[in-house]
Amino acid sequence: EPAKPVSRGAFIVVEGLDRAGKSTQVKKLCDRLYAEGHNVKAIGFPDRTSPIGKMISSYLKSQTEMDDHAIHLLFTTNRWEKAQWMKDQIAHGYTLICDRYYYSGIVYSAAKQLPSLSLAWARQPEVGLPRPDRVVFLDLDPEAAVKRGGYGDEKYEKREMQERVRELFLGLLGRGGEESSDFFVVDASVGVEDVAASIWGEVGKVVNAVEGGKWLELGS
Ligand code: Z5A
Ligand code: MG
Repeated sequence: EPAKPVSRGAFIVVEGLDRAGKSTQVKKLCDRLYAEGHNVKAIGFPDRTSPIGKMISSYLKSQTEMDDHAIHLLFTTNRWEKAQWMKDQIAHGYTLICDRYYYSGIVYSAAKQLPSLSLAWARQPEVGLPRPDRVVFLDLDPEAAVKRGGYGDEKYEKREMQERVRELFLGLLGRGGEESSDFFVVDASVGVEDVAASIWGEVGKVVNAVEGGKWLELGS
């Protein structure tokens, strides 16, 4: 008797501003999925471990300067260098929970407001990367984010930048946004457990649907 084909895993992205609680919630979501018997792996961008990731990290810490277009393409390349691995994991039945993805890539670069770096320009090199089944957007206004201990000293951790990033994120997920149907918005201003419960209410359903073979194709 032939072995039952493995159904693919789900691809879930967690997005949001600085301090919104992405890393906290990615960990909790992975733990919950694992406890409930799912095959799950966490991943995040920027992945600072690769040679390109190290260049990005150095830029974010202001240890090296780089042209804005060049750093944008490095962030993108940092995703492309993981793309085949991600597809393989998903095909083998692992659900991937991803801490930031190309949505961050697009909005942080566009928030620099350079005439030669539009949202459309920023989006182009991201086209073709694996498309998530759902993007959880942790919504927190920059004022509340500051109260969580203030920003650190990395490149984009400034109030005005965070305000523009939020506006651009809201544009992506708002009506008319190209990927607006990917998003599930969660109020991230409440306690950690309440945020986790809202996320679970959506992601639990998506993962079960995908593993049940209901959504066969992973888009791009
Ligand atoms: N960037 C880019 O430009 N282009 C790209 O393509 C990508 C990224 C992928 C580094 O990202 C920078 O790279 C980032 C975007 C840009 N620049 N900025 N800004 P990163 O992901 O490596 O670093 P980060 O965004 O600065 O992550 P973060 O500060 O680690 O935020 P977080 O993961 O969302 O939050 P957290 O670590 O889970 O929680 C932050 C604190 O709040 C912590 O003390 C928690 O205990 C607390 N917390 C968490 N949840 C709660 C609740 N619910 N209530 C109260 N307190 C909470
Ligand atoms: Mg984080």
